[in-house]
Amino acid sequence: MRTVSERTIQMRINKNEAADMLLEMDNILILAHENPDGDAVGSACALCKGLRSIGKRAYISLEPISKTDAFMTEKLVRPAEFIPEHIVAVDTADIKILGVEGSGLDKSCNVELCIDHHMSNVFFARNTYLDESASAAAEAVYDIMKTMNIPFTKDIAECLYVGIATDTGCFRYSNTTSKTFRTAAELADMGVDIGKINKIQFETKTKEYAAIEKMAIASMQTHFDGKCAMITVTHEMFEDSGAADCETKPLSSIPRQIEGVYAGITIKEKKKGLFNISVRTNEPVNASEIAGYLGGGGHRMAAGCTFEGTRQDAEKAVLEAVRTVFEKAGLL
Ligand SMILES: [Mn+2]
Repeated sequence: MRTVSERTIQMRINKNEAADMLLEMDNILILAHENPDGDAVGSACALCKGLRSIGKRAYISLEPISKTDAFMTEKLVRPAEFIPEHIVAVDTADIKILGVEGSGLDKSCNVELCIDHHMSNVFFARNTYLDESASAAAEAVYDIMKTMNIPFTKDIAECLYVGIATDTGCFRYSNTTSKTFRTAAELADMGVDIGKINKIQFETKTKEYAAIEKMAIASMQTHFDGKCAMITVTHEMFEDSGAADCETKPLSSIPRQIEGVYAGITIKEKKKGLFNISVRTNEPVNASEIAGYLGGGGHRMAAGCTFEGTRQDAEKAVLEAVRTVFEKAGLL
C-alpha cells in the first residue's frame, strides 16, 4: 500500500467517477472520523453492506460508537486477519480526525477515496467526492450507491436514514433541504421504520446520559449579554455519571437552544487536560470560523475543535474566538 509521501495528486471527483472507482475495488476497508456519530457509522455501514451485496469483500473499522448505533455494525467489523487493498473514508474532512484507533493503520495510511459533505474538507484523500449541499455524508453515499445500481435493502436504508436523521437533528436543522426529505421518503419506501429508529436515536436516553445531561445543564454560563451560552463537562462528571464520551453528543445542541444565543459552546474533557469543543451557531455566526481559530473546522452551523490545557484555558480560548467572530458579525 502506498503511503502519503508517495502520493501524487489529490483529485476532486464526481459521483460517476466515485461509483466507477468503488466498482473496480475489492477488499475494501471503510473508515470514518474519530468519535464517530450516527452519520459516520450509518454511512460506513450502508456502504459496506452495499459493497457486499454486489459481491465485494468489505469491512468497517470505527472507533468506539454509541449503543444506539451498534445495531448497524453487526458482522461488519474488520477481523484481524483481513488485509485491505483499498481504504475508503466517509464523513471525514481531514486526515487529522481520521479514526484509525483499533484499525491497525495510522493516519498516514493511503485513503484512496473519501466521500464527504463538509465544506471544510481539505482533500486529504487521493480522490474525494464532496457534496457540500448534502445534509449528511449518508446522502452523498446514497447518491453514489444509486449510481452503482446497488439494490437497496431495508438494512441499508436504515443505516442511511440514521446518518441523515443524525446530521439534520432529525430534520430540524437548516441543512435539511427538499432533497433531504425526498431521500428520506425514498428510504421510508424501502421499509425503514421511521418511528422506531427516531425513538432509539432521539428519544431514549440512557440513565448515565440523563445523569451527565443534568450536570452539563447545571454548568451552563452565559457570556456577551446572553449571546453565547457555554456548558462544560469535566472528566469527573464523566466518572460520576458513568456516561461514555460517544453517547454524550446530544449535549452539543443544548446551549444553542436558548433564546438569544448565537453561539452555543459545549466543552467536554475526554481525558484529563484534553478537551473536545463543539460549536453550534445561529445566523449570522459561522461555527466553522470559531472552531477554525482553535485549529478545528466543520460546517456553518456546527463545528468542532480540540484543546489541550486546563479547563479555564479552554474556556478562555473559545470565548476569545467567539468574541472575534461576534465582533466581525457586528454583534458586539
Ligand atoms: Mn456528517
